[in-house]
Amino acid sequence: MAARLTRAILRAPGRTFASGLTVAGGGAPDLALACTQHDAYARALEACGLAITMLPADERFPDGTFVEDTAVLTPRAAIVTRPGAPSRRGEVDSIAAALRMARLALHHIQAPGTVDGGDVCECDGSFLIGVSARTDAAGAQQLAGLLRDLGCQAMLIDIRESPTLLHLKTGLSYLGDGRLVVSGDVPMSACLAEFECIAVEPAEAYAANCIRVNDRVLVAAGFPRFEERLVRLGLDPLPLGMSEFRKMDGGLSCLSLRF
Ligand code: CIR
Repeated sequence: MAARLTRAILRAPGRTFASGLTVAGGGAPDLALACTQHDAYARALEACGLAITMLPADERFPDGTFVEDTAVLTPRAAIVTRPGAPSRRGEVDSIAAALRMARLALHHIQAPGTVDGGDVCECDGSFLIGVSARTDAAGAQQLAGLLRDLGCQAMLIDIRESPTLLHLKTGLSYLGDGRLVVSGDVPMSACLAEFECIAVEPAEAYAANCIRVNDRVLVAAGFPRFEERLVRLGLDPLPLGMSEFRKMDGGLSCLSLRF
């Protein structure tokens, strides 16, 4: 049984948001709508019982609103990452300061390894780590070692042959109770065998990035079949507009660090 989440760190999108990295090809995001969607996301986390720390936008880092990529949290400590995209490396400094303020013990991924938090899926104290274009093998091994030292299990999944997945969690999420949501883009891996895998159909693949937050599951709006599936599983989906973050290759999990 997972401990209840009580806090989240977010960062508002800045004026330079549209200059961030993207391959989605969905066109330029509308900053005003992105801010409205971000605000609704923060309110949804509050409705789930979380206290929000909202960091100010930092115009030097267009992708800085995707805070998930900058740290991996365990019940005992936080591991500050070294993001794979050079343009994102400086994002970690203010996140480390916020995590320190939250009194979490900090560890750091050391160069030359790289890790993006989007490649790391926590499943009740065990961690699945994607080796991707952003998280290299050295970074993944380093992270796995740090997690094992902290008493957690860690398993690696190579997604480098899955070009539609920016990160592991682009196509995979943990719902609790031994259940994973998995899109067809995630390669079959022995470490998924111990989970009940809930398949997301190809037309709704974006919905595979969802987040269980205490009694609710935050889901991207516009994927009715996936929402129905969650309801049939006895879960309580909370749909949120994500159109502007999707244009920048982001999903629901990317927008917060939850602990
Ligand atoms: C990037 O390419 O780094 C950002 N535009 C999107 C990051 C999304 N983060 C995530 O999935 N964890």
